[in-house]
Amino acid sequence: MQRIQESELIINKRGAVYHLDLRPEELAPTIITVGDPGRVAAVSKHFDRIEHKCNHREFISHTGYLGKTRLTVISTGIGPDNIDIVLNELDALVNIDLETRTIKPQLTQLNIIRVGTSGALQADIPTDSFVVSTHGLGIDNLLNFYRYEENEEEKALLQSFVTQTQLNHRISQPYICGSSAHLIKHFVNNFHHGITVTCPGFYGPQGRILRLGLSHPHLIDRLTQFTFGPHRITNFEMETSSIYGLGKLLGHHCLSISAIVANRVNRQFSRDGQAAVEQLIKKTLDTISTW
Ligand code: R1P
Ligand code: URA
Repeated sequence: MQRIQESELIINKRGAVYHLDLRPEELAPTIITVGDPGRVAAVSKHFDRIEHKCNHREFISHTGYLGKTRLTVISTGIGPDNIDIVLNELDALVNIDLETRTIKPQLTQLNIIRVGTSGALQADIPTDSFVVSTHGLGIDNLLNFYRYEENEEEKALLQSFVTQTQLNHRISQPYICGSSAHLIKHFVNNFHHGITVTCPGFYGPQGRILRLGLSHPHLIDRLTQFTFGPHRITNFEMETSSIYGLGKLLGHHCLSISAIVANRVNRQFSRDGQAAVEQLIKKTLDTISTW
């Protein structure tokens, strides 16, 4: 069995993976990821018991119990580059023997659920509502660094996306990945469902103009107008596609749920985004504790 070298998988003196500073026994099989490190405590305050807390860079994690369900909540910070670190290190904790540095013969599958915020791209998806991402459509490029191939229907959807949005190849070679059927079936009532576009930034890459001109000024209109059969784009943010893509390649169950804090069509911003996020956290934990 091939040994993974010290330079490729960094393990610290505590025997923990480098960026997350977590050891295998400190991680639960169901994981909630949040962008904001401050949101970790907002989730774990609902736990019945917290057994481990860790804090390294933007990666804060709390592991504990909600009833009989063992859960970890971890912050990823903002963006797909951090998702590359978080997904690879979470997977290493369960699928690589950190002592022998070899891949374990049996795959362990994690449930990974993002509870984040997002901007809506449809007029009928109001601020403070919730969106479950049926697919992540990435214009963030992360998955292009891995061997990954969409199925025929996904390839057709992407081709149509490039044609309809007129997305220049210098901006991105888009990719798409579906959510976990195993998880999404629990999140149906009171959630909008649709394709989420993941962007590599908040301003230019999401069509926001402050002082700089945009290379693709019609991006928002084109995303809003995109259709492919029954599919439409509901929202955009900065992590979903890379979680879905890497999660699928690594064999995990992934779902992304967002509180809509901005509506980019109606040009509205939530009056109390914090309250919407708190409500989404409660709904998500209620669902997890009863599935
Ligand atoms: C941008 O403000 C951040 O908010 C969204 C985006 O994906 C990005 O990370 O999610 P979080 O609120 O979970 O961070
Ligand atoms: N997060 C984003 O990435 N975009 C928004 O518009 C709101 C939250």
